[in-house]
This record gives sequence, structure tokens and C-alpha cells, in this order.
Amino acid sequence: MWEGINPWENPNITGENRLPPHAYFVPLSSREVPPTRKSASGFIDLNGNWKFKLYPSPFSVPSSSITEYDPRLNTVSVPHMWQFDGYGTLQYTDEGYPFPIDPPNIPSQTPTAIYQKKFDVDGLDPNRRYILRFDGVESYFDVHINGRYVGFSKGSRLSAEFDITNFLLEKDNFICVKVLQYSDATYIEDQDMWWASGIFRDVWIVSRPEVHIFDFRLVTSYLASNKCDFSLEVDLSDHTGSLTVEWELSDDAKVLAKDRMKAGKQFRFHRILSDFTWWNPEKPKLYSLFISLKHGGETLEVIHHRVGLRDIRIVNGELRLNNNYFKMHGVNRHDHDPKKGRAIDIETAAQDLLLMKANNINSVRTSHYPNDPRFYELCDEMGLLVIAETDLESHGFANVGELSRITDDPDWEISYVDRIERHIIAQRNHASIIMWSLGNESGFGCNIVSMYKVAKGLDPTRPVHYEEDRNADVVDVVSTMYSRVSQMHDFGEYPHPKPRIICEYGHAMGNGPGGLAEYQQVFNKYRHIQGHFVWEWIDHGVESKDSNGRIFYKYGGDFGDYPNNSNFCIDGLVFPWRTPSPGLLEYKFLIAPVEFSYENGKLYAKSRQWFEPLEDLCAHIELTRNGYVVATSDSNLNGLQPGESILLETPQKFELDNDSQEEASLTCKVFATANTPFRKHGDLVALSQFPLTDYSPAKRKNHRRYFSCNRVNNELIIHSGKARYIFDLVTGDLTSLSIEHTELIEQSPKITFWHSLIDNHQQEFDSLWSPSYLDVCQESVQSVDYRSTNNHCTIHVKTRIAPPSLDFGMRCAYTWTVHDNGEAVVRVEGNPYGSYDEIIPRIGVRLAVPSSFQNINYYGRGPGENYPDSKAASYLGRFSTTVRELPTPYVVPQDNGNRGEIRVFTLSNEEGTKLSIFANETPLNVRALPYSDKQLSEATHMNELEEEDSIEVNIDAQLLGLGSNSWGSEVLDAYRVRFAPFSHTFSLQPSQSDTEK
Ligand code: IPT
Repeated sequence: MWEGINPWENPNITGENRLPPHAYFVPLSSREVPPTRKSASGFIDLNGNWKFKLYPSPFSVPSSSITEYDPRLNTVSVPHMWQFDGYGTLQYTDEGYPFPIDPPNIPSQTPTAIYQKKFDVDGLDPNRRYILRFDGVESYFDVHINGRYVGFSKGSRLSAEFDITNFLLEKDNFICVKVLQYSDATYIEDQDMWWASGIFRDVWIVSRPEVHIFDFRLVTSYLASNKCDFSLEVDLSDHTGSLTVEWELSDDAKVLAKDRMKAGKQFRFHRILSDFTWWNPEKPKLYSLFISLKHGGETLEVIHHRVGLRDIRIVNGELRLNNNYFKMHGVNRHDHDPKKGRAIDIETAAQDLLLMKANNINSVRTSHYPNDPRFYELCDEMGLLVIAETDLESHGFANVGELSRITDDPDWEISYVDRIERHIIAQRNHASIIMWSLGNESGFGCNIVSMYKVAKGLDPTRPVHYEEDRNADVVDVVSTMYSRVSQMHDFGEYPHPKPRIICEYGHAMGNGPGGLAEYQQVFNKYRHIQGHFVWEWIDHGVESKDSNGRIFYKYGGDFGDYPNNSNFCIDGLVFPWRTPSPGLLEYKFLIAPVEFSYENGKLYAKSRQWFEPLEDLCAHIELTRNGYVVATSDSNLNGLQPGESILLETPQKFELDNDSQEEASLTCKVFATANTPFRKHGDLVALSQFPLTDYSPAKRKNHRRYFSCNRVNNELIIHSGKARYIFDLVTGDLTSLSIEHTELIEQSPKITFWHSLIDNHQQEFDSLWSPSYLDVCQESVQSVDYRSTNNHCTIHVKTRIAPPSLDFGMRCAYTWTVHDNGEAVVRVEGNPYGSYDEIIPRIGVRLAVPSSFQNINYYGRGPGENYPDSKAASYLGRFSTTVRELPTPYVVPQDNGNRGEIRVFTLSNEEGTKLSIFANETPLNVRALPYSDKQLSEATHMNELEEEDSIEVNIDAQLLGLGSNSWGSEVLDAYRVRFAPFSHTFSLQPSQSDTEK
């Protein structure tokens, strides 16, 4: 042990007795055994139960912990993070360190855990080496076996191995691992995520022959479309004259290459392959490589690796895969499980990757640290391009205005370089990894330059990424974060000599992101932009149960943690329970492999794949008339080459009667026609719609009925057929709307500019809305008049809507016209006064109906939630749903559930009584939720929402887009709503099933 300085406060040493890094593989006894961890030679699984005790400080751990197994300690199940098991406290910060900045020192009171376990080594063989392997321990740990110190390691998300041969007994071995929550390494492990610690990935032992395969390295390069240069280097752990290395590259059909060589320590092989299939993300063809170590005829050891033959390089400032231009449609992914944090199991990680593929995503950035080594095998197999980032982020120094403090300090060079070295050496044989990333948000300085040099030395073949080398002076790819659409446009228009990506954008916090379509147009337009990665994949919510047994998800501050960044970690495209949010569906259809265009009556489908012809896809085109499908046609898309377009057959044309006020559109859907690992037959893969006519309001029944209008005291009672409207002539409110004694209105329509704040509008709230009290505007009625004839009655209500304490507001008017067909046309108007002319969340009305009106039928954009700047996953059609199904369960309650471009939205009860909301001059945005906007505003977690006795309906003529300004793009101008003069109408029509006939 290092004397004097605590090893956990010394960045000059990252480990002791840790074996040098090598490629990740599983040593096997022969080619016949399955190539899995469990069948590794001498495999001992040290996952599972360990004795555990948490101390407040490394200095309070008794020395007996290392020498004496204590069966009375609590049991935990490894891998785990102890804070998720109820020990210590979870804390969430985006960038702030949880302790005072004083590198390399950490608090003396750093929580420290003791893990103890007993294990046997059946058939302990003195002629073999026993290797103990940790795939991830956070942050510092030291290992002791049978009371003797083995070594220590840092680098939480990098694997560490120790040769423990000389420590082992056949029976009853005692291993003790001491883990510190923080160490000097914490200063460079400051990613935006939960502070949590423990042995969070697998722990296992394998045994190896005395001389064994220590490492191997393969490089595959493009020579011509059918020629690949394949080179393989194999290193043994020691020099030998008698051992043979033999290898074979094959698939089920044939052997592509094989060779053998005797004697030596390092073996180099080289082949030109022909008649093979290249690996790419669209067809991730893999071959099996077996490397055997032999002594005479006896096999000592075999390792197996799945090889993708592929070449990545930069040609004329462009990234090319197998000499092919491509774009990365990606996401940033953290390891997160709502019950286990970063101790996510590999099956769940695989589920993430399948879900990405199912949503047309072809790339993933492992933000901001290496994953379980098997993660890259899954990416090879499923076909995902990986930006493989190493475990480095010193973001907390930004809080003291010196982001680069240790990044530019040579005293930290060893620590920095160690992280890229161990990462690259472990993962460099994977086809899926097409770029290394030196880390995230650590400023710039000499240590980045050293990392780059080491990276290039270890792997000259792959480009290196690091976003904070802002102009790519050193690294190979120029990258930015959260650049706005206009800036991306400029980047595309005036290309940098190096290929460009945007490594983070589209901050998916809460409801959103909006504005992805505009980004995608720019990405698609410019060759120079080769990748875009949405921030981020999953919400980091922590699953909890309330006293009523309802599940909800906690975030920063919910554990009494302070300081914290609240729900800034709830910013994923998938919910913590791993189902897609509307944001993921939006992204899916923007990056779909098929793009439709409709010009001069001709419909084209274009393949947006980069490498392979389309396969197992069929276009299904629907001709709709007033939202009803009237004709369809199907076209096989198989065989369409990358970038190629075909003219599609469209459904038989029908004659549009120009006077009939009918709407027609072509809805283009692409369906999967076969089951694949990530798609089921019938899955919707791409979606577009082209209107064939202009907007026209939906038609309604126009039967004239019995009509009367009477004033009784301060009430105006209007009968129109079976419908009865009652207006209060003092307040101007519609106090009752009934049909055959069934009440339809619980709350009169009220002009509103507000809805429950969505996370992506927080900055507008802080800078504009909160100081203007826009959320607590008051309405004051100024006059109520009415006029009636024998077939209609008009009620005119003048009000003023304005915030308290300030002197601006809106002079408003409601004009109700109740007709003798039962319909009420409502016009709402407003004229602002005073100084406020900024953006606002909406202009519309809010009303409420009784909770029995659960059924919803609408003609508008569906089937899912959509907002003006997030509508790629929806199309104009007729849809049915219920009030209970309409809301989207955001972890932090906020406005949701909107359906745009509504022509008619009908709520009905079980008896068939209906209230229809019709659009007139322009289509509407409508949402109907089982709880009030007030509840949505006040609730901080999803379990707090309670269904109410009424259903609140927002009817908006104008609705602010979502944007992604919780950390990114403001709402684009086209989707802004201003506090400006307005005039809109909609209609209410009560009816009963039978009266419709
Ligand atoms: C950027 C970080 O790289 C990422 O980890 C995450 O924190 C994201 O922002 C916001 O959710 S950097 C930015 C916060 C300066």
C-alpha cells in the first residue's frame, strides 16, 4: 500500500496490482462449449449474496473486517448500488460535486462499505492462473482475500482484473472488498446522474492456463467493395517455444480464413478476404472468430469473438463506413434502472437496444462512460453504431468558473490517460464502435491532448471525438451540443474540414422535445452533418411506492438530498418503466427508413437507408375523405436501393366535389411484413400524410328544431330542440347545458392563456410568465347583453383578463350564438392593453364536463398526443379513445394529452349523450383530462393525481409549441403564441345517439 497519501486521494496512481488491460473475452476450454460467461474456464460467479456493512468513513472501518468474516452482517445482492438498497442517501446533481472542491481530497467522512463473501474453488489447480474480475465498482475499491491485501483500483465504469492465484485455497476462501463512495477519481466522474456507489457490475473468477492468450486485436479495412484486409494480432501472456496459436474465421456456411503459428509471444496474421459480407447497422452480419491455444494436439484454451467486417475512416472530410457515406440517427444513453440505478442487468440493456432499433435509431453514444463489456457485443449483433465514450467528466469545476482546472493540470495526466487506454484496449475489437469519445464536459487542456495521442496510438483506425475541443483542433470530428437549428444550418452551409455531429440536442425533459422536425430537415439537407444524438434515452426516475401502494418515481430532492437539480434527470425519450414517450415516437417517424413525397399528383417513396436495400417493408396508402378511409393501395418496397425513389400506385382516385366541403388526404404508412428481432409483422415503421384539399370545417346535422329564448330573473333559458342552455346574465356564464335532463357542462367555457407548466417552458416561466403572474390572471365581467330572434339568440359578454399587481391585460369578449339546430357558436376575442407582448402558453378556452363523459371520438390528429411542433407520429384521421386513456403519464405532472388539428371532438357518456366541439374558421387543439389543470400544476409526482368529478377540456385556437428549452432550443417562431389581438370561434353541439339518425 502507498504510505502517507491515501490511495483514494492520489490521482497519480489509479490502481495497484491490477492486471494490464486487454480485450474483453471469455476464455473457454474448447470450441464446443457455448461462448458465454457461465461456461468460461473455471468460472466462479461471485454475484449474489454478500455480507455488507456501511461505515461513515474509511477511517471507521475496523481492520478486522478484512481478516474476519462476519456472518451477522446484513446481506445484499451484488451487483447493486447500495443507495438503492436503502443504505446511505441518494443524491442527484447535474454537475455540482456533492462535497467541497479541493482536489484531490475528498471528505474524511466518505461513506465506505465492506463487502464479505465466502467461496470455494473446486479442483483448485496449482498449474493454472486464477483471475478475479470486476466489471464495475464505484468509486475506489481494494480487495483482500483470506486476510491478505490483493490490490486496488479506480475508474468506476472500467473493468479491473487481479491475479489471485497465490491467495486461494480450495475451500472456504474469504474475500473482502472495501468500497469508498468517493475518491480523487470522483473529480473526473461527475456525470449528470445519481450519486450512487457499490459493486454495480458482475464479479467473477476465471482460470487460465499458466501461459494463456493475454490479448488479441483485429483490424478490418476496406480495399475494394469485395476485398477486406483482415489482420489479427494475438499476444500470449508469456513467451513460449512449444505452443501453437490457431484461428478460424467462419460462419455456418463456410470458413473465410484460418491459420496457425507456433512459438513466440506475439503472433501476427494477415489475410485479404473476398467473398464475404460487410457489417453495417442495417445488416449486421457477424462471423465467428475462434482463437485456440494448443500444445501439440491438446487445446489449452479457446476464445471466441463475433467479428463484423467493416471499415471506418474519414475521406475528404466525410465519415465513411465501408467506403459508404452514412448518417447517425442517435441517442445518448445512460445506464439506468428505476430500481437498481446503474446496476442495470444486461438483459435490460439489450431491451433498450431493441427498442432503439424498433424506433429507427441506428446509433448510440454511451454517455458518459463505458458500459458493461457485453453491451458492445449486443450493438455488434443488433446493428447499432456506437460512439464509445470513456469515463471522464469534471463538469463540477464549471461551478467555480474553471471547467478546465484539472483537465489542464499535468498532475492529472495519468488519471486521464488511464481512462482512455483501458477503455480502448478492452473494446477495440467491436465492429459497432466507430468512434472513441474522450469524455464529456471537462473543458480542454493538456490531458485531453495526451488522451488523444494515446487513443490514436492504440487505435489509429477510428476517429476520436471530444465535444469540448470546440473547433476540433485536436480531435477528428467536430461536435457541438444544443446548437440551434439556424446554427446547424450555418454549419451545414459552411462546412468545417472535419466531419460534424451534434452530440446532444432535443432535450427530452418532460413533455417534448418539440422542434425535432426542423432539426431533421437541416440534418437531412447537409452531407456535412453526419450524426445527431437526442439527449437522452431514459428518465432517471427512482421507483417508489406511496402509502396507498401506488408506484411513482423520485428525482433530485426526494431523498432529502441537497443541493440537487430536481427533475433535470427526468429527461428521457423513454419513461423509467421503459415504454416510449411521445417524444420517442416523434423521433421514430422523423428518422424513418422510408420517406414519402407527393408532387403534381404523384406519390414517391424513397429509401433513406445507407447501406442495404429495403427488406420486409410494405407501403400502405390510404385515401381518406373527411377522415374516413375510402380506398387503399399497397406496394411492396422490398429491394429499393439506398437513396432510390419509386413512384407508388395511389388508391383509385375519387372525384372531389369542390363544393361539397369535403376534405381528402393521402395517408402513407409503411408496415413491417416479417418478424425481425426488433419488429413484429404489422409494426408501423414510417408515416406521412399529404392533404389533397384545404381545411374545411366538419359538417354537422342542420335540422331546425323547436326554439325558444326566455329571460327568468337573471337567467336566460334557451330551448333548441331537446337541448337547453341556461346563461347567467350577471356573470355571462353558461351555467347549464342539458339534453333530456342530462347535464353536459360543469364549468362554463372561460378564456385562458395558461396551462400547467411543461418542463420545456421553464425558462419562459422564470423570465416572463412568473414575473408577469400570467398563471394567476383574473377575469372581471364588464357587461352581459343578449338579443334573440325566433331562430337564434346571441349573448355578448365583455370581460377583462389581467394579472394581479400589474397594469397590462386583455380586453375580451365572448359572443354566443345559440341556433335552432341545437348548436352554439362561440366567438372569443381579445385585445391586449399595456406593455406585455411576449409569448404565452396558449389562447383558448377551458370548460369542464361531468366525469361520466368518458368516451372520446375525434376527427383530428391522432392517435397519440401531439403538439404544434411535435406531430410526426400523428396524422389526420378519426380516432376513438377515453378520457382515462388520453393523458400521458409524465413522471412530473405537466400539461399533456393534446390532440391537434381537431375538426370535431366528441365526448359521450354510456347512455350515448354527446357533447361535440366543432372547429369553425381554423382547426383546434383539444385535450380532455380526468383532472384539473390546477392539480396538474400542483402535483409534483404522478401518484398525486386524482381523478375528479369533472373532466377539464382545453380548446385552444393557438397553442405554444414545446421546444426543448429545458436545455436547448427555444420554441421556433412559427410555433409561438403571443399576447396579441385574437378572434376565434368554435361550436358546441349537444346530441343524443338517436337524435342523430
Ligand atoms: C449536457 C451534458 O453533457 C449532459 O450530461 C446533460 O447534463 C445535459 O447537458 C443536460 O441534461 S451539458 C450542459 C448541461 C452544459
